[in-house]
Amino acid sequence: MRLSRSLIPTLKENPAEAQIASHRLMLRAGLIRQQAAGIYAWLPAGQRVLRNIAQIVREEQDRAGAQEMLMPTIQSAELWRESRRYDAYGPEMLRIADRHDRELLYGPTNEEMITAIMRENVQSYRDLPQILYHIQWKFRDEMRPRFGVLRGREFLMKDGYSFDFNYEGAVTSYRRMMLAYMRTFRRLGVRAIPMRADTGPIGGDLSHEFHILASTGESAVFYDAAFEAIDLRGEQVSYDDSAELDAFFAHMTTLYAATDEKHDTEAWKAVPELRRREGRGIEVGQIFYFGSKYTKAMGFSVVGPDGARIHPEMGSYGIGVSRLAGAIIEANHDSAGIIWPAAVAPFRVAIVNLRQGDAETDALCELAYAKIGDSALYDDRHERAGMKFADADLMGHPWQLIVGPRGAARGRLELKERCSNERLELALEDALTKVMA
Ligand code: 5CA
Repeated sequence: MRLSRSLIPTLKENPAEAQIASHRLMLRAGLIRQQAAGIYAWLPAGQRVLRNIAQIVREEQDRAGAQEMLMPTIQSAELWRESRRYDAYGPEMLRIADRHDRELLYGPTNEEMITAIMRENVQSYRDLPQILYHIQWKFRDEMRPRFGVLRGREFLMKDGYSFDFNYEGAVTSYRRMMLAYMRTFRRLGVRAIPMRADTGPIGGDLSHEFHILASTGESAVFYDAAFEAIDLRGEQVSYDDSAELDAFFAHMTTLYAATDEKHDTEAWKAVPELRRREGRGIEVGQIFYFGSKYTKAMGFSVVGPDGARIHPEMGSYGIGVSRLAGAIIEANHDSAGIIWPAAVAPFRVAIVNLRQGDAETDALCELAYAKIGDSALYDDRHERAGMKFADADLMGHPWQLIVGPRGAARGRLELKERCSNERLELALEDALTKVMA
């Protein structure tokens, strides 16, 4: 993209309404603009981040055997009366009436809808297990939307749902999703710890929240320091080997880690004092096992192996895709701006032209831009070098290719790595090899 022709409106000043770093930086780097309380437009660079996050989430879900689908944002109130959650959900639910006065709502989650779809289309235990997911906008009329996309009212979520015909199967689905989540967060460049958690309005009796540690997090968390050292990610574990999966799950859940709602002061005393850590976390995902809560309430049963009907066992699995954009920045920034992990960066590299209009400088920049293509943001504005440097740091591209007249005359440029601040003078070909590695 050529910056001179892009809608990437960077801001020099800190916006007054933003209280925390990620909100400030998302506004200043031109990623988002607020349209109403807790409702944001994602500008072109922001949309690239969201798309990159969603794509990693999608690849890891697919790899775990989950099937992608797409359910609507608007749901009927009738569906939610079946599970008795229509009244129970309270003022967080955005209720809408259509022109015929039919009651609709903007979906805050999709347990009811997916259960109704399965009820109409699955009759036998032989059709199970299945895990289905979609990546879709949700609406929750939060009392206090704040911190930008971290607590919005409209937000993008990956929500998945598993259906098994017995308890053992449901537990395996839950463990598979935990593994998929650890792999997803690792690829996104963040460390997330699974914590025992309350189930809230989703219900059920087993749940884990995944937290990124950050001092600005909304939840108080208690965890064993061993989590900071061990390899959480299970790269070697196979989804189809139940012994490996069980060992992975045991590894993830024997060390103490809990949010304040589930904090257990006895169990906490059993953790050696030097390893007790209290901090704050940003919840980027949550998984639930709730058995036949919805399948019973909504009358979904299948014919079991012995001919008797059984209510399938369910779990649900959420990842806050739009929240992750903010959470990743919370965990990766400095005083100059964002430091994007390469996998989610809107652009892999900025090409910084220090003397727009100088023939040799322009030519070298154009050549670099042609070679890198869409993953480069070419700063071809007629602006001072100081401003271009500041904007590149603010936007947080992993690499900057800095091209000025003196170097260009010798076919050389400077390559700067954002995270280490390391600079090297190189020929274009060598710089490209490093950037593309
Ligand atoms: N149905 C289940 C799982 S599919 C569910 O809705 N779970 S949840 O309520 O825990 O939401 C899943 C994830 O969405 C959360 O972990 C969080 O990362 C994200 N999320 C929830 N509320 C918001 C919000 N107001 N703004 C941004 N992200 C949110």
